[in-house]
Amino acid sequence: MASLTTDTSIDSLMGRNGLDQFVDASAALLRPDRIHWCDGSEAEYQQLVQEMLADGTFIQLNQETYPDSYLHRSNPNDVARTEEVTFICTPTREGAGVTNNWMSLRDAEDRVLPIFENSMNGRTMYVIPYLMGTPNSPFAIAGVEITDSKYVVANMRIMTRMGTVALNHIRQTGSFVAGLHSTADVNPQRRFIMHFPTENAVWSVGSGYGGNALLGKKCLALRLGSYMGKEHDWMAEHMLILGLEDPKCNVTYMAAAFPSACGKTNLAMLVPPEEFAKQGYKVWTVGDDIAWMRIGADGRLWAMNPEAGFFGVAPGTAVSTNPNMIAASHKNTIYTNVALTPDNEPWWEGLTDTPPAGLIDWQGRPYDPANGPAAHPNSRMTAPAYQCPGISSHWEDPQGVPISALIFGGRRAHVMPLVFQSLSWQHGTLIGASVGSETTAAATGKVGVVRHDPMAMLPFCGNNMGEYFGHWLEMGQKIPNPPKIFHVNWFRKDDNGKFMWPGFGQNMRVLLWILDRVNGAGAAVETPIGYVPAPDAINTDGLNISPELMAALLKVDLDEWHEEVQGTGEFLAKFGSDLPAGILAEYDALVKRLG
Ligand code: GTP
Ligand code: SPV
Ligand code: MN
Repeated sequence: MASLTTDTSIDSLMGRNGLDQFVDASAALLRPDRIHWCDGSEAEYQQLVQEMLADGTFIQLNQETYPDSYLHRSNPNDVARTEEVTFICTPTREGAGVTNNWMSLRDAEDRVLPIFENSMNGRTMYVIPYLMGTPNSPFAIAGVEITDSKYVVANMRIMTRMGTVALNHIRQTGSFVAGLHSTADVNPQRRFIMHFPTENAVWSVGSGYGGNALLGKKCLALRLGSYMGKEHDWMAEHMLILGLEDPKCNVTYMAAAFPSACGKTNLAMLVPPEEFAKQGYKVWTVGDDIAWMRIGADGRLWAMNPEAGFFGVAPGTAVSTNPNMIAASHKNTIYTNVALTPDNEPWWEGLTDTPPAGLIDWQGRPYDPANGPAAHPNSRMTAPAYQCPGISSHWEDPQGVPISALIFGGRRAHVMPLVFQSLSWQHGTLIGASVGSETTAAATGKVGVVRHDPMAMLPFCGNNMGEYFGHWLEMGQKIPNPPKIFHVNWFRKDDNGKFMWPGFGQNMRVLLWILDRVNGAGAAVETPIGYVPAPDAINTDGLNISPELMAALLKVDLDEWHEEVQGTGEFLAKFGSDLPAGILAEYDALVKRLG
């Protein structure tokens, strides 16, 4: 152990001495039997698939209906992100702020490196060079993930631009984010997801699942990304990106931040209901989870999707809710923790109305409702983005697409109207900072509890969140032509606990009001919380929604809002002196408007 913590090997493990030294130092720590440098080729992928079929990591799905698609069952203790063991290791505790777990670099070495030690005995160590962003983009960032998981390699090949293209980029630029990942013994007690924003490095151990293990996604693109963005005038956000095309073929781009499992993939892939499709409206998908945004030469905010695939929530996905995701995931797709039908097809709650007979649940047992759902609530599919029928022709543009609207949202049974617009960028920043949402199965812990999740970034902010708010305010001053800011809520419930709004494709009607507002039209009422659609401003033709129901969906109940802002105030107070004056001023103004 002593030799591992010498300054030189820590430097190398952080990637400070270049790629070859990073790989050597990793091998010295992990002691694998073999090292494999991933080239990202089809042949390499097929080889890995064969190995995973042989060792049971992959189960082959029906190759007629789901060609080149596989099912993976993860360890039942490893099915979601684990926020309680996710750390931001800035030089000082203040750097991580009050919303993040913090550990010093010294403690990280002492507590976490020993878990990595010798953990790849008997295994192959894979070296995955990858790019976040398209290879021809000036904004692409390279990473190298060391892993012992073939499943991770296979997912990274779908989610990123992996292999030779990335290696060439690294050899040319000399720079990369160093990511050390080992599943070790998949022990929740020995699981740590460590981020070193000042070092451009990530260490993840003890988990093979999703955002814990695919280091390009939440670790690099969001946690390190938000830190880099603050230093260099850009923004890394937990946002989908879509293009809304009108009958005149003008495309308006919007980006939306909803917390995990609150509807980003679904909104990004929206298929307009028949009556709007007939008129010529279309929605194009640019990204479904992450947006990197910069100020363009034209003074607008431009957003790009750094990913190459979708790691989408399975439950609730159906032809009736998200036909584009269903179509995108019928081939070359990895399913994780879904159920299996006797025809070797994947199944999950919501795919069809009733579970097929003879179903095997996500843990490989004959399905028995007494054991809970057939598919894990956070079961997922990993599918290449280009397979999405609605993928935008601009999704790989090196500069991204120009954004006209930013949308925040959450899963709120009460209080939050269907949609409202902020009075200004600064007010919009307060709205983002105040986002609350019911927790979901995307992270371990209790589900359905409302918690504050500013900008849907609570689990993904690599900065002191107070400084991150400050960065939002500063960006607003710097963008000559900033997007307008909105808040939506698809999840308001009536007294019987039923969703009041049909959601999914019908969310098109809300996007059209947002589009109108962006274009200086769209009837609105100014309320204390912002602009709310006028009673008939949202088109409900063909929907079974009475004017009373619409009024209830749009209602701003002052009693509920007094309680809401009190909760917001208590939350913001936690930031103490980290809270920017602009947020405080907006909060005070909101309280005053509410009377
Ligand atoms: P992450 O990948 O975890 O970041 O999730 P996400 O924000 O992309 O959420 P996703 O679109 O996968 O939706 C999560 C769950 O919410 C799924 O079960 C969806 O079926 C459901 N959902 C999405 N949109 C709507 C909607 O408009 N109304 C209702 N009622 N449910 C929705
Ligand atoms: C999320 O939880 O927001 C996800 C899934 O997108 S994961 O990749 O596991 O973070
Ligand atoms: Mn997400």
